[in-house]
Amino acid sequence: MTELTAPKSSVTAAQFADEIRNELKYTQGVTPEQAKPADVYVAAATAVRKHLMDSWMKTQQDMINGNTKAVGYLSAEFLMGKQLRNALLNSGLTEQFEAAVKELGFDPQQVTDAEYEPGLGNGGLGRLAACFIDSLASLGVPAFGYGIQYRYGIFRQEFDEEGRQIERPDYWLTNEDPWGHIDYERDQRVSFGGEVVEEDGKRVWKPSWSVRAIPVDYMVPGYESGRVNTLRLWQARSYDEFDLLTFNKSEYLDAVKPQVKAENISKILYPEDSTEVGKELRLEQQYFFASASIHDAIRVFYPNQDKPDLTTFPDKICFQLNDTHPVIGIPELMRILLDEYGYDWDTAWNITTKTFNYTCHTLLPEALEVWPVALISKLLPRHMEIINKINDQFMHELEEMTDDEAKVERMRIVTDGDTPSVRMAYLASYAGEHVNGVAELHSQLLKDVTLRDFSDLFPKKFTNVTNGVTPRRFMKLANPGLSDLITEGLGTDKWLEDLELLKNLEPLAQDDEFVKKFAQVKYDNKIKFADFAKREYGFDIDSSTMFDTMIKRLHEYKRQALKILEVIATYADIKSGKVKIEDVTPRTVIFGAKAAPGYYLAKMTIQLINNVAKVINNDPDVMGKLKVVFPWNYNIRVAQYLIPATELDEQISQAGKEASGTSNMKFALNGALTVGTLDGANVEIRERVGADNFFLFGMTVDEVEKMYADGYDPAKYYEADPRLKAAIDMVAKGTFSDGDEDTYAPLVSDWLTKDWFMTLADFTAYHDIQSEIETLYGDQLEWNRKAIINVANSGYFSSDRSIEDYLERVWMTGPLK
Ligand code: T68
Repeated sequence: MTELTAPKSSVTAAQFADEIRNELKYTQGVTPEQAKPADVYVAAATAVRKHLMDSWMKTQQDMINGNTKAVGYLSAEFLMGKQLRNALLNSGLTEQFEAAVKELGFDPQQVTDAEYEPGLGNGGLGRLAACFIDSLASLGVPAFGYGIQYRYGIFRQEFDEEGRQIERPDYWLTNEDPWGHIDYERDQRVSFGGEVVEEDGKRVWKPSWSVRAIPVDYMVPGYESGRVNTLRLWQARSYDEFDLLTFNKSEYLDAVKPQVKAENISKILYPEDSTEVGKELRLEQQYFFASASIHDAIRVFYPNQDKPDLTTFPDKICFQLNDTHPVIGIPELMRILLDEYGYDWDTAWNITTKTFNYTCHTLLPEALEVWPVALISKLLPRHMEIINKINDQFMHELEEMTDDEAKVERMRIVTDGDTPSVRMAYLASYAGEHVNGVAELHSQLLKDVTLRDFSDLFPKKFTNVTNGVTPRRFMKLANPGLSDLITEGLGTDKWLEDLELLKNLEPLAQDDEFVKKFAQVKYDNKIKFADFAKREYGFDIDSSTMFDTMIKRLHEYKRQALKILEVIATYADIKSGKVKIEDVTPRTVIFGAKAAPGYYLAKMTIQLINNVAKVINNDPDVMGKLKVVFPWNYNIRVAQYLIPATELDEQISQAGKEASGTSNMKFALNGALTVGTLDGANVEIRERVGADNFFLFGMTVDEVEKMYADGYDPAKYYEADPRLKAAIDMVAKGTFSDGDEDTYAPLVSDWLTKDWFMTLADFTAYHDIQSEIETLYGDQLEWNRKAIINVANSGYFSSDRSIEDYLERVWMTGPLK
């Protein structure tokens, strides 16, 4: 086995150009003259992959032979973003690539643009998984990411003439995927259905159908670590290609039915929908990847062993459950140990409870997964027996621990009632060795509210690991201008591996020359985004206006409505002359958001934003002062342009609802100032950057709770604030619907009678803080000083730090020796 690849590759540009030519010829069968940018992209990707191959193989060998416990990150979503630039960076080939591609007569930008972004995630949770596997590899920790290779990722969003969201299928595999390596020899059988029978005093599962899980391996190169880990995504295939007997009777559709049923399992990513309950296919997906991954780990760590000693399993690997989606893995490992390897219950339980840890990513009770017993029994009858036994054991333990019968009843994993169900978060909290939330406030609320009974009885299980983001993608790749300036300011580029070094930038916030350079970088990024928005969307954006951005899934709790109501109120102020046009700080308000396809009010909010944009952007009275743009199909690529260009970041969720947020971290690291509530990781960002450098507004968690308890009446706030009233009235009276009063009636009625997330109650405070923001923005030197202070104090929010916290508090392992 060769040595690990040197971080800075010694390959020259000319050599790399030859490698690309070779791939064009021997992989694609085209000459450089015939090649299109997409061919060059595939050739370059294939060449980079070969550069990583030795390190990848060595990392796998060291993992199997070594004695460092590995991490299996089980996640239904990995939102990776484009791979080529990242792979080039981490293999030290960026410069060679640029030069080689030019030598071949191509534009590097066109070549990298040819890569189609895989959208195998919904939002924060999936992107976090991608940042974490980047950091695991960069820290040299042996790890697998385990998930599903969906054929269709998150839908492609379009807007129709009326501004409504249209969902289009995202068939990301239409073109070649040079990164995924299909490994047919390492497949796994995953079975479903059937019944459990008694044989020789043992419970034996006789499933009625099976699918073939085929791994597709993606390399995960670490930055400057020489390590390359694996992201293993499972593809579902049928064992029976098709039923020839049926086919001969020319019943074609029937003949391919089993194949369709099997392949459906990895067909499509579920668009997150907190209101929607259990779907059979979703449980099939969850079991499919959990089962295949656990079997795979046994195969990897006990190669060619018929009777492995699985009591050592927890020393080989621990599994992190990324939310409840893979929690069915817990009864699956129990089943494997009991039924496939013949361990007794206590031994199996002992192994299982040392293997799993659980991360919760929500505070919304409706987002905690619950599966009907009837469904699990139908799909996974043996697992249901095991879950029942776990529940019985748990109830007995609880009765020993407490006399509080109501509490014991509350904690049931399997509920009774009309629709007996399994609470996956409770199963994970009982069987998992550790349970964590994703920001300090969130972890505290899990202990105090959501999982309070569990934390009372098992306080040691609970811990916090605040989220983080990878500085490689979200600073170095997305913001080369700022990265160079930081390197210049610090005199080293080591900050990309040790982000706390950013702290040393703080004195430079007082150096006017540095501040001006920083302002220039921001301005250049604004122009870059404006060019991109023109090219891709046809928007005309004035780069001298303030870029005010809100990017995240469209959800009521995140309160895009608060932002758009403030925009409308400002518009009304200008129209009525209440505010003089020359006093308005020119702004471009930028939204990026997808709504779950079945989420009615969220989709209506998208429609409203689009139509507010239409009216305002075409009104000569506000021209040049206020503009709203909503680039459709927000994704990682758009984020990489937009975040570096943003000056004001909106993190305005109702306190106590956003578990953490991660774009808030990306923005602070890229020199935006945040306007935000005391929610999620905002709290920690503000603590670090300082209260003077963060625009805080709105109710606290306690105030929100008190208001719920006292009875909340949104209409009171509507009556009390004339600006708010004017804004809502405009929506109600059809200003943004060609005079039609029905279009937004459901939204208006919700605001005035329900407003569960208290948008109206926080409106006045939100407006007041906007005035402060404008005053500061008027003093560009001061604004940019504060932005630099944000960058300097956000090093803590590196996902490297998050992973170090997991290693210490949850996984109890470290880098490969
Ligand atoms: C997010 N959750 C949190 N869920 O909302 C965010 N849900 O505060 C946090 O920063 C982030 O997780 C990382 O911890 C999600 O993104 C989902 O995407 C999701 C998907 C399917 C089902 C439920």
